[in-house]
Amino acid sequence: MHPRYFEELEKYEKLINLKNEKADEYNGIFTRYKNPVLTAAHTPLFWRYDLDEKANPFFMERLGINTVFNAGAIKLNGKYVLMARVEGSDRKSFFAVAESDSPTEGFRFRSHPVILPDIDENETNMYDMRLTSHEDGYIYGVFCSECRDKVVNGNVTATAYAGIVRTKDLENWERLPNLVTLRSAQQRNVVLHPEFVKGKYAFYTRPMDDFIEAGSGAGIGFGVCDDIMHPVIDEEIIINQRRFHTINEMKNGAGATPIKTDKCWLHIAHGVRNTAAGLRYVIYAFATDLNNPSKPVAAPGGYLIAPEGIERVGDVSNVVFTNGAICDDDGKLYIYYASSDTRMHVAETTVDRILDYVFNTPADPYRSGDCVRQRDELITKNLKILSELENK
Ligand code: M1P
Repeated sequence: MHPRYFEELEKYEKLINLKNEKADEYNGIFTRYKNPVLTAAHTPLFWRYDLDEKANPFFMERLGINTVFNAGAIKLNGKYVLMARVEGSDRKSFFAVAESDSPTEGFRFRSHPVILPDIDENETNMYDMRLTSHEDGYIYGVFCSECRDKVVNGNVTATAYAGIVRTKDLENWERLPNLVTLRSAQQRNVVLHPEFVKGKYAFYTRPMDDFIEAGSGAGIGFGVCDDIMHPVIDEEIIINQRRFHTINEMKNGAGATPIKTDKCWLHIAHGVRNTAAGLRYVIYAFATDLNNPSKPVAAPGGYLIAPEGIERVGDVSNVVFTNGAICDDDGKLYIYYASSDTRMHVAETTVDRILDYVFNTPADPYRSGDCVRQRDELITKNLKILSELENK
């Protein structure tokens, strides 16, 4: 074995075993952890280097990894499991399972990445899997299947579909046909609801006119299908609209698989706005009715998590994006999120706290004048409290 292997292995083990601690910040809603939970450097050396000294005398990376991000999440057999989007230096993404006994550190990839059944030779890229533990007994993975389309003016165009796989152990995968949405040309950020809705499989969708632009796609959609083996949605209703001059003016997409609480279905989604420096992605939350998950019941104004510090920088800067969260038995909630399409982080809160946030944070009044009045009311109320405190 090349001697450099052992040096690199030591660095790798040190990284995997690095203790994580809470960041020194406070907003009462959630706390970030300091270190990313997954990066390109967390991928095993034997995924990147050829360890055969004869074939690789300089101990070079033969198949580089660019980034590890946008992971689905699930707790399975006591382990915290992330289904990461791993992007090779060739720009192609694939999926890989990393797991840990701890929600915030120690994530180690399984020996092999996930190899899914191939159903379409035009499928060029796949990414952003949401894992749903469905009441039918399967774990479903819904992801973006990007297909090479046609050549228009010398450029190859792509179409985004929602690919569907299912498993019971995250090892053996059955591939189902892609989701068909009769009213929408393309789909990304599709999430399967964990329970049947009136006996049907229910999906959150994100209709788009073309590969990049949402176009007339008005936000987060909802639709049901009778048969998961032939998944067709005839009708999508928009349950959370994109809105002018908000955090989701440009795009609005589902994120983590919704979490069932005593009060509502909790959704942790992403919104996109445009800026002179490009698109800015933030994470936000809303709630829908327990008996009717397509009916919004609470929508706090503004974002929950926005890119901060190092999170702002990466392959696609100024992005935070989530497609996985784990609600633990003790009521803690771990939101796994990627920054700038480059690395994975975790933020911790509790279900009680996030429900308080979702139901008691004022909604966005949509106009500056109303927003400043909303803030002024808070200030007036607080100044009264502070003056009473002083006079005690
Ligand atoms: O680059 C930011 C994100 O862009 C896409 O998300 P959306 O369809 O909402 O624009 C996805 O490709 C996502 O993977 C990526 O993080």
